[in-house]
Amino acid sequence: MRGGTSKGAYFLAGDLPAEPAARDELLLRIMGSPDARQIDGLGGAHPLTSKVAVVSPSADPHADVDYLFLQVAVDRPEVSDRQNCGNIFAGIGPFAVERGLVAAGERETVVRIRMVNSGDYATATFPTPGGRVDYTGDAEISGVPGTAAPVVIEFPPGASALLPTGHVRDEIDGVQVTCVDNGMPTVLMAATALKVTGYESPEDLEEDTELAARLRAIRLKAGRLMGLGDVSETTVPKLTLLAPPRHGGAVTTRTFIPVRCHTSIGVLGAASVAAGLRIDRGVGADLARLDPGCDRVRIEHPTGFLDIESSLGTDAEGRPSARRTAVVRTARKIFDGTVFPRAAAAQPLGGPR
Ligand code: NQM
Repeated sequence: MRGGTSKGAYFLAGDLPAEPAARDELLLRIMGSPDARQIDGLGGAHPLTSKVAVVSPSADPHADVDYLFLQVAVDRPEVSDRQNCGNIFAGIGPFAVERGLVAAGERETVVRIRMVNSGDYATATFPTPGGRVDYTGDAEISGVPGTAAPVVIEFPPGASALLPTGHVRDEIDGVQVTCVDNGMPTVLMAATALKVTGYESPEDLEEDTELAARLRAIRLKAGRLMGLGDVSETTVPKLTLLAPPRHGGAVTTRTFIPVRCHTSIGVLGAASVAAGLRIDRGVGADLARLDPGCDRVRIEHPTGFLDIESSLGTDAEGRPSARRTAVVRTARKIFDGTVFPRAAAAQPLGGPR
């Protein structure tokens, strides 16, 4: 399914091995990893198209289904459950109806989803005229050609601290950063602090080896400050370079996930950016143009913009905390069938070939 601006393989948990190592080994074979082209599997040779959702009925009284997100690395034999994915989330409700995990409403269906990676909850509302998922509609998702039916996603405040380092700003390698987690641990920085404008194309930014080295060093230190430990092998935190908006939005972004530069922006990544912009004295506060009376934040990215509703409050200790986050995405069923995984390797993956 396409979920927002990403694409992934959606599975019923019962169709995969329950044991994580066996499941991950199978998923590598299904997606065609490790291989930069993923030529022998379903993966699309980019982190945004090498994603997996595992869905099951939920035993949690607050949820209808459980959604486990797995990032399958493209050119390394790795599957990670360390991050969540709001784009792939957009397909979970429709998938749950298609697979009979949730009964469809006559006009629309609301599915309560527990995000297993974080333990947080969210709801997805989408049209089901006559009790069937209708993927057609007029919602646009910039970064994807055409239009589709809206999937309205509401994220109540999650369990993690909005400012995981405990500070509004930290300085890492001489660069002012604001580390924020409103669903996706993200390090915000002014693009100019890294000697780029923030308006470059993802390709140009990816070719800048000096920038890559600085970002890697900052990310490793930020990971420790954010309580994530050694993040050298994980996909979080993400890094977002900020610049003033150019197209009437609140801010321009270039997001590293964490090595490749996102062609747009992740949903939870955008939720973290939007919340970060509202934090007084944060690195985004000087750059962003926010409408103080309005929850909607338009985040510009390399292929358009993402509108997200975000409001903050304060917690019992007076620290900023997320109050509400909502976004409209779309999803589409592309293919439904049986996948034939590559045969298991005689040698362990990553070993001599
Ligand atoms: O932040 C890419 C994507 C994502 C994540 C990434 C996402 C999110 O666009 O919620 O959707 O940051 O790895 O699929």
